[in-house]
Amino acid sequence: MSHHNKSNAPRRARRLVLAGLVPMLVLAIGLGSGGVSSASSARPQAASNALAGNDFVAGQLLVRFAPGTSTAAASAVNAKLGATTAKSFASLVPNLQLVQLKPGLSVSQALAAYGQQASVRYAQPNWVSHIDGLRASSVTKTPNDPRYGEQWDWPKIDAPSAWSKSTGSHNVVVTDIDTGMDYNHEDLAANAWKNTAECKGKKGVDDDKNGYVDDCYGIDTINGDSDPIDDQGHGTHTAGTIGAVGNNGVGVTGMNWNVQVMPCKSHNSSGSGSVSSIIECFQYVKMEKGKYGYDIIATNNSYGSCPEACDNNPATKEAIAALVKPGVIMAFAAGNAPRDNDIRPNYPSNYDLPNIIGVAATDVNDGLASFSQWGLRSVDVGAPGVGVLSTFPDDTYGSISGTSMATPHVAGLAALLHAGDKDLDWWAIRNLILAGGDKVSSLDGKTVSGRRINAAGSMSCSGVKLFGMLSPVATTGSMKQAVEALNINCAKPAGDVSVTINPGSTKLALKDDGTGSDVVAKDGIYTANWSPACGSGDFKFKFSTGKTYNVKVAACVKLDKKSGQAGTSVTVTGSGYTAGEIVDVFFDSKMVDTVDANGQGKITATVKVPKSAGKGKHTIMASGQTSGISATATFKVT
Ligand SMILES: [Ca+2]
Ligand SMILES: [Ca+2]
Ligand SMILES: [Ca+2]
Ligand SMILES: [Ca+2]
Repeated sequence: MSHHNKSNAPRRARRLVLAGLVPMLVLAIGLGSGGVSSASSARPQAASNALAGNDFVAGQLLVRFAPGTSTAAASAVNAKLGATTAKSFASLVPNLQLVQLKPGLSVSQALAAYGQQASVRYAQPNWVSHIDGLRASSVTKTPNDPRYGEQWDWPKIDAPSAWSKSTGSHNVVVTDIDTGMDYNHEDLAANAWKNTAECKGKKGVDDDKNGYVDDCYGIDTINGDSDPIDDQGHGTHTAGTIGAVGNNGVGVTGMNWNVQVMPCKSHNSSGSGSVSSIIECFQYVKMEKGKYGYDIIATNNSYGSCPEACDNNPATKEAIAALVKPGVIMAFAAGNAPRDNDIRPNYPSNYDLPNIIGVAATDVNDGLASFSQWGLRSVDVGAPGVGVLSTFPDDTYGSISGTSMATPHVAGLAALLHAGDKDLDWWAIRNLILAGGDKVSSLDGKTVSGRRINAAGSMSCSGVKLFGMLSPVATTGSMKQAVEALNINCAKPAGDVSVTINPGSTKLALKDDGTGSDVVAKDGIYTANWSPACGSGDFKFKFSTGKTYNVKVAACVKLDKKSGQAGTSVTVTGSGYTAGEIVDVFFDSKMVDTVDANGQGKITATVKVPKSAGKGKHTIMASGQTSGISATATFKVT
């Protein structure tokens, strides 16, 4: 058990230092072997590469002189370069000292100058250790659960270090929308949510008058009763990752040693749910949080695509949007059919809403799991999802894999951060989950953050900037739409951004002001509106942060006439949809027709202009259920 925190906790900090040291050590070796001229030409470049993206103390270097260099000789080198010895570490590492540089000499210039001295073994910046570094100080807390040693996920995400600050709170609730939960499990029962009015109430009576009779442990929306016991196993496993009881000498531990997991059974014994079974859970969450005061900070949603949740549909999207205001974070699985969700969206994780965190799965080596879906703009972060040990029904335990297993790590982390600091806004928790993770190469270019979650990193995040475009994803349609980007510094918004779109040199200023399509003010998601024309093709988005993204405008709709009277018919033709997909047609916000795209992704629909439509401009929109792409045309009622 303890070898986990010994080997893992300090690793991140060590890697940081090594990343800075390696190029210079190579140079020092070149120098020592006499290759001065070739080494010196490479040196300044290598030094500046090593400095990129890391913080160091201005005006200082750590210099280690070669063995046998006398104190006087070292001082002479310092004097020649206008530097002085600020501190000697000779009793720890021979010939190592901190030098104070002369004013005006940059650290990279000084690295180059010291590197040319024959008596210098190495010189390196005096790297700043962030609060991150607390992880390196090995302040950790590990639980006594007998199978904790088999849980690779917790040391991987530096949970023991986070647990030294908070192990969760029994007042915090996470709703697990899944196949139910074995709330009698030896390692879950103490953390199972209890609706006391019903647990202590009268059998057969809706004691708290919330519309559900005897909903002591939660509800079952797929079978239509108030018993969310798990008849499948999946939900008991995700629940254990969120909150198997920690440090109780039994079984495993969850991200939260103390928490309340509220199961909402939306999926049946074969793992299938419906839009309505899911939405009913969302409604229950909103009611129990808003009306009954349970502190539900997050939901776990380890499902997606048909038949579990099906494709793009307005009901699911609006139901999730309804949980923005109550401040409920929704962790959604990115899916287990390895593909790019930016190109072929996975719903619900792809809905463009600020309370959704889309989660990919990583393995013990921080590789992207072979089954995991990804998406530079549509999947936010990675979390352990291969061979995850957790609880199974009837007091058993087991290891399984899936983005379903990754997602509860994120929902659980939201609860742990909330327990650790009740003053954090929900969006600040979202931002900390994203910015506090560890950069891993397998997620670079495949997720918004490029990071695998790190519990301690989120808890002590300091000075981490993160930028990522969120929408449009790879392909979109011709209509007025939001251009959105996340721009944060740990929990906080990092300031306005702009984007230049080519061809056309369109410049947009993205604002985080909560107006128009910007859903939440000052949450770190910045938004502007963009209206690409029909069939306008490929665009390059270059942001003021320096990042570039490609957007293809594929879908387009046209009308056989641009104006007419209420009650008349309009023929809508569209193209650019996915072959064979179902396309919903709307007149303003009213769905008026549903058609199938043909093998070329083209549609034809006849829309009857509602008799109630007032004079003036209206919007006709066709929205693909599989592609998620919408395109619009304007119709004027005369
Ligand atoms: Ca009730
Ligand atoms: Ca009752
Ligand atoms: Ca336990
Ligand atoms: Ca915003």
